[in-house]
Amino acid sequence: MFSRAIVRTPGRNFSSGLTSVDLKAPVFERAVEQHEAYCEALESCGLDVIRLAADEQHPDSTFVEDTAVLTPRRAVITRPGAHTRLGEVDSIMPVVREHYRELHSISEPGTLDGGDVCEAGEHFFIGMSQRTNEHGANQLARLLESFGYTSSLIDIRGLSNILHLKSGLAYLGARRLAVIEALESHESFSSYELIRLNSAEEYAANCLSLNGRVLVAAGFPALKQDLDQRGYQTIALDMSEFQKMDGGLSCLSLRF
Ligand code: CIR
Repeated sequence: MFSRAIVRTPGRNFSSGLTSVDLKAPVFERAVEQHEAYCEALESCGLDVIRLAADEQHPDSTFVEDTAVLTPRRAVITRPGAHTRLGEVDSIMPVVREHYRELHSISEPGTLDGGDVCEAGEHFFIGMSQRTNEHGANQLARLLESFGYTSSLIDIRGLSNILHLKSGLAYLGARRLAVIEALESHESFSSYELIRLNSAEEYAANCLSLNGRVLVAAGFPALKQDLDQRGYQTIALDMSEFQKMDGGLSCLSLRF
């Protein structure tokens, strides 16, 4: 169960952030509205939402997920792989420290984005990506082991269609994973029940299971229908402005 989430309102320079997708520039006002609806959805799932003010120094800072890995036992402050995002951790650290007695961190030469870390109960999948290097992934694996968790590394460096592991993977509880085609035959997922995304709906793989409900991106009917039929209570949210900046539902919060 999650009881809290940390979020950060998009800044006015949100459209100056990093993106690899060829969509139009996001509209700031619309992003703020979508962010507000996202916060309300978190609250409707029973989470207290800790809202941080916009950080105009860092246009990608609304994607707070990349700055920390928060587990039920301990917290790890990351070292984001994009140099324009490295400074984002400075303002997250004191917020996380208010809620955890012990803070760990990823250190140089390691880089790690929280978007590459998928918690599946006591096990964690750690993606090695354009943002998370081998040092960072191994450092996190060792830290998780010292907290009593297991982990496996998933190399996604050869996949051009996803930025982070969680762009193509979500854990839905009860050993179920939502997964894109390029990841579905990975041996680490062989003992899980897979909910496969069709190729037109890959963006929707980044869904968010929270206290018995699942937040899904609006406009991806096949996944929504699949989840509804399996008995999940889904909440569809318009994510258009975040999608333009390579962001999804999980990126917008740190849940714990
Ligand atoms: C970036 O490229 O870093 C941001 N524009 C998007 C980050 C998305 N974060 C995530 O998937 N966890």
